[in-house]
Amino acid sequence: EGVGPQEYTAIKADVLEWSSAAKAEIEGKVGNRKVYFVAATLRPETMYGQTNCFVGTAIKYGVFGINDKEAYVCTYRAARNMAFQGITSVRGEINQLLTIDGTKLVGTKIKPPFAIHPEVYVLPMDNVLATKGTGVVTSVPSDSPDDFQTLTDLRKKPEFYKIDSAWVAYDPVPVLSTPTYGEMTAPAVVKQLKIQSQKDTKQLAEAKEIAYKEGFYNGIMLVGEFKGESVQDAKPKVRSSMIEQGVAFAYAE
Ligand code: A2H
Repeated sequence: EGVGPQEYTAIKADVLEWSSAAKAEIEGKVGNRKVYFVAATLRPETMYGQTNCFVGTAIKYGVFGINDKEAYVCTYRAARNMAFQGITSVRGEINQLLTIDGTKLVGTKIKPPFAIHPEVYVLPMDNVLATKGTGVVTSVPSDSPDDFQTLTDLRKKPEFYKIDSAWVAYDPVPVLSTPTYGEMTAPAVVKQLKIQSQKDTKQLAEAKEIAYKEGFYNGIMLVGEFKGESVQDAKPKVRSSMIEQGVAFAYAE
């Protein structure tokens, strides 16, 4: 990728109810800690529009004790990076409480920060990379072509993906408006490029580029504290606000 380090916003989504498979593995292993799914994003200003969260089904995750009060669900690789970025109570210490397969996390209900929808589900995505971010991807289908296409695939074939159709009930939420694509940038770009499934990775990479540029340079916020402001102005403000409220932190790699 780029030359310098990538600076992400890591957002913390509280676990409200574990899937039954995850519950069986986690029971008794996290002490009194509150557990969060931690997702790395480059678009903190879009977090109002979260409709679900994605994990990779071939990825191994861990639940890591960060301090006495909190544990995070992410890859080992991300937990290790966090341990050297001042996020854990003891620098360099990785306290892995358990290992769990991505498949078992599917169906867990979480509360994503700043989202208009207060409760969303963890769902499977084919193209989650184990080597990027935390391995947990929060889904904003209004503005991310990958998220929109994956949600569309899941809705078309819930049995194939072994999910409950109630977990994909939310439609994309308008978050920002762009002159070219209106208030649903990702769905419009996916349509324009005639993308059919999350397997169309080449076209999705192109769609991601188009949607990202259009949103960043020409987007205007439709919701939240910075409604009416440009995305460029709102982005660092939403990020700071999330960090101040303790629902996000800086994460680099
Ligand atoms: B972004 P970059 Cl609304 N595997 O967040 C695959 N994708 C991952 C990932 C992983 N392990 N970890 C993070 N990501 C996604 C929001 C968003 C994102 C919007 C629009 C575009 C967009 C909501 N999903 O990304 O390769 C995350 O999705 C397009 C750039 O480091 C993260 O930001 O550039 C982005 O990819 C990081 O990708």
